Amino acid sequence: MAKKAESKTGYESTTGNGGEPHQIATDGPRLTTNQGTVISDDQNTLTIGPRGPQLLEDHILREKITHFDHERIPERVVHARGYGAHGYFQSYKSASKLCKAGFLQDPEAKTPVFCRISTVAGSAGSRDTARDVRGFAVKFYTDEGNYDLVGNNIPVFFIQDAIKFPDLIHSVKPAPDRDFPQAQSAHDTFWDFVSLNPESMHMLMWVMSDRAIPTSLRMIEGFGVHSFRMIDKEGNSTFVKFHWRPKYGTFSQIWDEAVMVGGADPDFHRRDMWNSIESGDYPEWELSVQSFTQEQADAFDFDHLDPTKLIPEELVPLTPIGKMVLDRNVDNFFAETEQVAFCPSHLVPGIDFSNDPLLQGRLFSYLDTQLSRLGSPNFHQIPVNKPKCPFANFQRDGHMQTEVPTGRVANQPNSLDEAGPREDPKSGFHSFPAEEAGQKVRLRPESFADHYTQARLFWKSMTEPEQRHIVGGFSFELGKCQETKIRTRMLGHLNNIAPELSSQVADCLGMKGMADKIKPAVPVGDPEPSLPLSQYAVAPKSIAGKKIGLLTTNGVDAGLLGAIQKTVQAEGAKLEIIAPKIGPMETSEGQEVTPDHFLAGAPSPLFDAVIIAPAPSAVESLLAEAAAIDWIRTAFAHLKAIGFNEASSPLFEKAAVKLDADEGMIDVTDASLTEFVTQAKQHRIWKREPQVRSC
Ligand code: HDE
Repeated sequence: MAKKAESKTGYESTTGNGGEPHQIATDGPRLTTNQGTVISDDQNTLTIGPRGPQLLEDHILREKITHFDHERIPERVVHARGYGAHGYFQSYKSASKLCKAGFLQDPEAKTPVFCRISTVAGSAGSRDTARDVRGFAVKFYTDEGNYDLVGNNIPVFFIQDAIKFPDLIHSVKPAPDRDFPQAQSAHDTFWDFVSLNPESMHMLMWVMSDRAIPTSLRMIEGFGVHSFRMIDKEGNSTFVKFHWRPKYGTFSQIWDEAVMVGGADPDFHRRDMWNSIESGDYPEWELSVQSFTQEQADAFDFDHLDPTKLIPEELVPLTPIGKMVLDRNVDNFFAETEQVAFCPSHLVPGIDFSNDPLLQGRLFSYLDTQLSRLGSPNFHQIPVNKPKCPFANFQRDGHMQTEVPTGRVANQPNSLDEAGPREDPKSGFHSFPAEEAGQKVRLRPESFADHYTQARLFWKSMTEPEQRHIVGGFSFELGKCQETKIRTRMLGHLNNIAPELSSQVADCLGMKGMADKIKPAVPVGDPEPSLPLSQYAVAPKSIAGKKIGLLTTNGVDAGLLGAIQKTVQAEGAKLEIIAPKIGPMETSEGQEVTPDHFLAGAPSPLFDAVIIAPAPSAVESLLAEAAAIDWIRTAFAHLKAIGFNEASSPLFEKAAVKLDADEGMIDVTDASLTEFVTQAKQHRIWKREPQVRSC
């Protein structure tokens, strides 16, 4: 006999034979099989006698286990780990001078979007903070069909021709014999491949820079990479490059910090994105285009069809056209984020491709990959992929057809289904009638031959700390290569980009004077720096959207806590309280405070700036916690603004961090919270860096 234990709305909780809990429906929904048969017991398999063999006829067990056995689908071959959210896109004003696409006309209209941001190399379970490119894919559900803008957070790519893509990806993925390393480019096969492909040099500069270790997905840029065409109502075409700029600015971690965060919270980026949306702090980006004519393009000293080149903003400035706000988390990760299918070939009238060979190759690859990943040409029927405008044609059948098309006609032209869908030459999609002629050849254009000038442009545009980090990135990655010949080859390429870059990396590797001589195919230019390529030269001086960690204890000074809470909130940042234990604690005035984290689970790398303000009575016990001492040490090493109270000074002493080390160290008890905020707005105390790391 089942014993009643507790009653809830719609359910009765009971214990059955053997004491297992059951939740029995009363007036709520019934648990059923996938065929709708109500299940009486979902806890016990059908057996002969309570301790006897199980029966194959247990259709309830078999249905449940069979479904489970098939719950996984192939993960994306690249960009397997990603995180998505819903939102909307809104134009600032009509873009009709440039583009006739309906979703770019009406500033009052909100076009629903789904955005997925991903790492490239790692598998679906890899950590968020790997050094990697971030995919930045947006599906616009427009009234004229779905438009997918499938970009990255870096404006150029490794290769110039899609035929090299499988080799590039095989080289960065774990080696096929040993299946490691996971989610890392720091290994021989990758550096062997790229060092034999000088066209990768510009992209490598970006990937070894801070861009590849973002602080937050809300703080990355997005780029369409290739040139596209925009077409106006008269049929005129203008080339465009797409740019997404984050509302909060573009910020990054320090490599050592990214490594620690990866261990402390492998889901750091997705958790941050989810929490921001749940708290109403919606991630937001501005969409801009660089638009240019064929005549302008002819005057560039690079080929805009070459995806390893960007167009400096000094040459073609950005025109903002609208904003994207992500304001709704998914209801189900698999159904939406995993099954969303982006294809650069999903276009709407008004937007068209260019002849960028990498883009042309992608147009084939994505549709093909969705067929193998999602298993059916009907993937457009999955809710997240389904257009929100009407769609109708005579395509039929296929695996997992979920629609029920009616009528006897599945062809056109026809005269039998007079109400059926028909072509519309007026509003339908027209490809831009570009003139094309030439021989069939397998030949790279000569205009794609300069592999170093823009890599040098990037290097010259960086601030000093950014340059240091690039040196650190190359040194770390090449240091992980076992083959000396790969390192000397790469030093040769770096020498062509900037001799001082090569010699600094060589110094870090202990390989001075060992660079190979590599002759560039064409002379390398010496461009003027382009400021917007640097993150920190143009970074907003703000802590909005960032996380401030307060390490404190039971008995925390109530006045100080209140002041910190108020200040942080006024700056649009988020305060997270870390205490030795997670249970509620009391302030000096007896108010209850529940910490957000316990110390061992929340090291300081998780926060953008930190304050250490324990109650005097708790300092003794904190001194015995390595995690508390490390908290201070790592915050200092990661160049953070550090606030402290008087009581914390023994902790700093034990961490060997001087309270007057630099202007980033602020006593927050003497009304210097404003100073703390000013320092935190620098993002890092850059001048501290040479004292704490050499490479
Ligand atoms: Fe992709 N890429 N890619 N890629 N890519 C895929 O499609 C491919 C490239 C990008 O969140 C795959 O659905 C080729 C550049 C993003 O679901 C696949 C080439 C850029 C995503 C594929 C490239 C991208 C993908 C794997 C060289 C930036 C994730 C799963 C010609 C402009 C989309 C999938 C998401 C995903 C092929 C190069 C961006 C295999 C052949 C350049 C953001 O089809």
